[in-house]
Amino acid sequence: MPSSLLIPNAVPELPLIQRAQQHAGSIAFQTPEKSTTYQALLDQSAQFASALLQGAADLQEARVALLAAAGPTYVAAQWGIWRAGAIKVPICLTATEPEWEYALTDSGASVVMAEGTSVKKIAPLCQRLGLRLINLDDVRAPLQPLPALTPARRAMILYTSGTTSKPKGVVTTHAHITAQIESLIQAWAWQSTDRIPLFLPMHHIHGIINVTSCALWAGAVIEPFTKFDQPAILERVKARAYTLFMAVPTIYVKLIQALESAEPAERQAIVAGFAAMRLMVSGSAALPASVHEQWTALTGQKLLERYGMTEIGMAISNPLHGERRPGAVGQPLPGVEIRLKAETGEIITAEHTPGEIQVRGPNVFREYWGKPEATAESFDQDGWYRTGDMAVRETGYYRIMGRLSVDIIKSGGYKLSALEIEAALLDHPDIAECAVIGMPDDTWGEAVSAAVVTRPGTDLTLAALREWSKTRLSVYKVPQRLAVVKELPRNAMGKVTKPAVRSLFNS
Ligand code: MCA
Ligand code: AMP
Repeated sequence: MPSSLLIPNAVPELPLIQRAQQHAGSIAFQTPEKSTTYQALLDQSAQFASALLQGAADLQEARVALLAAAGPTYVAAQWGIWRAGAIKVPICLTATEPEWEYALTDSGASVVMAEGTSVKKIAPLCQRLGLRLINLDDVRAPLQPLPALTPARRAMILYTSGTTSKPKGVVTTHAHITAQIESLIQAWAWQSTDRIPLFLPMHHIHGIINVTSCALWAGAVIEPFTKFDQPAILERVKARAYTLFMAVPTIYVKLIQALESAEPAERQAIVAGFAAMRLMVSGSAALPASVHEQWTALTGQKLLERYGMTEIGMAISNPLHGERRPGAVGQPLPGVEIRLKAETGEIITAEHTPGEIQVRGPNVFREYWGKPEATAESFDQDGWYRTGDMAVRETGYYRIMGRLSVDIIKSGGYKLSALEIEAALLDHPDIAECAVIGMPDDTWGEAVSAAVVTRPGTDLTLAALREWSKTRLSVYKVPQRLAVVKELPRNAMGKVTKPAVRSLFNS
């Protein structure tokens, strides 16, 4: 008898759980080694929820950090955290210990759930901070009744880098998550017959909502990979395993390189696999029109580009049916309101006039965790969220023009804070001053580039700086370019002029 039948849950379940119950007998995850049904996920999530509750009635929004790779255990843990009434705080598998410590202490997490080799890696930190550590590979708890939850309950805190030196925790409720999922299910017509590979990190919306949660809402099948394992994924593409594919622009650049260097027969087989898919999506960073066009020329597929953000989920998308315009992100998604606001405060109605994108709707987050002032500052009047991204509207389609802040960098789809990287680099014994910017890069979109003034008698190289930085920063934040200079360009007030820093890398 499935364990979930032992303790009938009298209370109404969360929408995602109800959806999973409707698909109980279907396969949710498929790997070469095993298939996992929706029922198995539900059973395991009830186990995890019971292990978290330890006899308590409701965890009342306690924060539970999750450190696991994409796959069934991750999802069962996510659902278990939610079914116990707690808030899930996914943390990056490859982050450094100081970064983990920041997320755990800022969110006030009391429990960490980890799997595989991550258990050993995070155990000393949990011990130092006095946190309970649950090994997801070894959970046996007597099943117990689960709490009744309303959609207004906080569900998730996602750490996002921005215009402050430390990341902020973006809080969403179950209602926000449901709205984000339902909008995409409708716009991209997710179906139970869909099959999608999952190779994106599981501490960001792209992997958590767009791929995993939408697929599981629809009753589709997910094939998980612990990272972007290009050869393994291309084997499955060749086998025509997928109907859907979602990735960041850097991945499409890498796939174009792979296709161009493949033997003709191999290339033909891979191209046939891509051409057979019903939809391929790009997002998280600007997709250059040239990459869009190259992809169509190679595979016949027209990529659907969409625009989103941790604070709002997805907001603007090219259409499933209709023109997918290279260089544009499309039109507002179902349920999402968009407006452009000029610096003068005027709401822009004319086309071809740039303004800041502002977003309103049931998808928009609730608050930055523990930061009421930052939350208030990020909203305009009447609940409009200020994205800090500039756009224009051209014959009904939005086109992103850039960002208001020079301190935000997008590398391979990850949003990074120049200020956070500068603060870390200033701890380097050879560095006296530094300025970090994003330089345009064909593969990464932007490459983290550090201009530094070194201390006398030192001889800093990029290789040495990268090695040192990797002990303090996640690898995607580590500078890819270095310019050692005598002084940094500054304005009359003594402030570094970031646009002028660019020229230090152009020569
Ligand atoms: C890996 N490296 C990077 C990055 N990723 N360096 C800079 N920026 C990066 N993003 C480093 C590696 O550590 C390695 O360093 C070297 O580059 C080559 O690694 P490689 O194996 O080729 O890279 P990879 O492991 O294939 O990773 C590339 C990737 C990955 C698959 C594009 O960066 C990725 O998964 N990006 C997606 C991030 C994402 O999901 N963002 C969504 C957040 P070394 O040689 O020194 O060891 S945004 C979001 O959720 C919003 C809502 C939205 O709109 O979607
Ligand atoms: P994150 O906070 O990591 O979710 O990153 C959100 C940011 O990614 C947005 O504010 C945009 O600057 C950028 N972004 C996402 N999708 C696109 C896109 N299709 N084109 C350009 N920028 C994008």
